[in-house]
Amino acid sequence: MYNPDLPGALPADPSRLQWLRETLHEHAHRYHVLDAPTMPDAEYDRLFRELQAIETEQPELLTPDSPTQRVGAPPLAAFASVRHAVPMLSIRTETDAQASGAHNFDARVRRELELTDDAPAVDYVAEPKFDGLAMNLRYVQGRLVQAATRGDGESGEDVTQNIRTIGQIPLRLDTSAPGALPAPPLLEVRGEVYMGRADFEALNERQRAAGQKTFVNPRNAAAGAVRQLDPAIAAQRPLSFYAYGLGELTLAQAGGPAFASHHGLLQALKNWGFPVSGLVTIASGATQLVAYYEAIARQRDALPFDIDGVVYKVNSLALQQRMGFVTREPRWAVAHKFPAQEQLTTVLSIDVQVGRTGKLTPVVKLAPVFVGGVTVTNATLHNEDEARRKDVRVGDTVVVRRAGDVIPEVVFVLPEKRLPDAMLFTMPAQCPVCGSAAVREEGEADHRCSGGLFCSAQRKQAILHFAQRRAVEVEGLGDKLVDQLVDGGIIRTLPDLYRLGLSSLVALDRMADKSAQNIVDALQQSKQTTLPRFLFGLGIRHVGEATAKALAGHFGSLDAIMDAPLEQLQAVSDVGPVVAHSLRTFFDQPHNREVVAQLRACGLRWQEGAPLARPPTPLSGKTLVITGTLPTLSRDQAKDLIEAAGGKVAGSVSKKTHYLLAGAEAGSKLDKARELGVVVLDEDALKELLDGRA
Ligand code: 5U1
Repeated sequence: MYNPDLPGALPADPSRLQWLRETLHEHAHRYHVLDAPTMPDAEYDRLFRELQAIETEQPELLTPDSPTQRVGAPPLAAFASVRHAVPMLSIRTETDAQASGAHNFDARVRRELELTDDAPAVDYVAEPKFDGLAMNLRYVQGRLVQAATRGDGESGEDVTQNIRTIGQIPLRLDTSAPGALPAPPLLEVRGEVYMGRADFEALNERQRAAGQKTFVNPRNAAAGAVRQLDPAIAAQRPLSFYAYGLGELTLAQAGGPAFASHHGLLQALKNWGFPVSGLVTIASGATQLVAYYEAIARQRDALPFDIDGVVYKVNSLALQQRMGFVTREPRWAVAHKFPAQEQLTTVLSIDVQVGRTGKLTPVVKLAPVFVGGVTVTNATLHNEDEARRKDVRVGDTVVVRRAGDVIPEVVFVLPEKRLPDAMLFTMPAQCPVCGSAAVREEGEADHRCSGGLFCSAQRKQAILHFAQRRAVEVEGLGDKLVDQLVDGGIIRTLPDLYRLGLSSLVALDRMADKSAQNIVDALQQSKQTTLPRFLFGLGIRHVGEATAKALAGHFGSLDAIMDAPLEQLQAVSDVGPVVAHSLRTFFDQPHNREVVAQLRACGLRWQEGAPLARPPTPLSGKTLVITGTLPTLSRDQAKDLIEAAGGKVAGSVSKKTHYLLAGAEAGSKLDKARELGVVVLDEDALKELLDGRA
């Protein structure tokens, strides 16, 4: 069993050497064959490098069966084995996550090519390193005849049936595009099969709903789908593909190569219909490699799929040939890794936090760990069921994952590291903040504090919600300040905020005169707001921004909303029975009406009017889905524009979708839209629609 605390030893210690080999063998098998890893990749890499270092220092200890001598693990018996015509190489990894990582590679290339200092910069192709499974696609006379996993690099598994279900992979080469080359008699295309983040979340949601096992990360979900014995099940798993290289190639006529550069090869693949990432670029010399690394690292969280670094390749195929290979790795390529997105750490405590609506959330306090580029100290478990399923206990060693801008999560516990007296976590019967009963209603997954605004935690969250950027926006009013104001009994309710004087603010801990004045100014500024912002800020359950906008547009005034009976509320496009009921319950409580009256008395203002018989807006009644990275608009901006034009933004493509707004790196949503005949817009086309030009 894996035990990261086993004592390390000097390189020659035979027990350490044996332990490293056995541990790496076991985890390579779990990773490549069982799709059930129990060790974070970064930890595996660390042990692998330790073993490599021992073997480099003492080559007499090297054995042919050492994990360093293999690329992966043998294929499962259930799939037919395929011997690769051209071995599927691995790629040298540069783990130095600084700019020096790119400089090291460029310096090595220049040395191996014997370039003098004054020789021009080497041209590279820089690509994202997709976190999926490497795949070899074999085309005979332009038709897909076989798809095989990498396996151990020499032989993989025949997964053709499953790969055929991926819409992005051409079953036949498209030779009709301008500039497309004729189909070679034999062509092997290499690339990565992966699962987009949104597809992964949706799949896990479906698995949960069906009471089936969920996947720990998109890579595992993709691996599980590719190696699914039943292609019908594989077909339901949304996979995507990016091409990045070649295996075997036979050209029709003898003579020179069809492409002179790696970039030319990628263009040819694109012309034949393979997806090639829009993030691929040519970079000249180390400086441009560093700029690429930094640019992609900045975009990493916002990309619709996981990447674990970037890849640099010498662009000229002639130079690649000159450089050749060392053992199983090309000398002309390197993977420059980003900080790992999964790491091991220990659980210090499990606290229970109280949210704005009283929801109790177990929060795992962790020994600080650097993961996904930030230091993580907390991870949430959504509710009691998740806490039970993951069975996280104080003192446990856990794998923590932080990918994209999602909240860090505990992926799994290492049971073999559990202390014998570790106690099962249970949700408390009382709210940990106010002591009111914690209730789990029938059919609900969440426990809630029943204290309402009696509970100071709920009051704090309600104030922060009201003051946030997308509500009335009180700049500078953060959680530390609200903690002090509520805990010190200075404010209890939202209107109290607007009664705050400069003197009570400057009396607070670490509050300079200037900062206190800024808060007073920000409060003053926030008084001029809009009806949707104010309504959203009230924090009524189920009333998000879009619903608040729809209500404001429909009724025109707050009083009309406050007094509307259920059936009138349900006449609003975004409002169903649950939302209508929630609105009625909120406005039927005299203390909530009192809060609204007091806020008005404090000077909060917005424009109101009778609901206008407005001319139809360009997107009224239309449902749009956004995917990929847009050239100039953020997702929030695009959503705002669409909603302002009367449209609705949905999360997934269905028959009810009118338009798909697609940017770079659009994944399976684009396939689905094409499959269903949904109109696909780019950013310019959206703007034309909004301007009434289309
Ligand atoms: N983008 C990209 N990923 N990736 C992985 N290119 C690429 N090339 C690879 C691998 C293993 O290998 C070749 C350099 C042989």
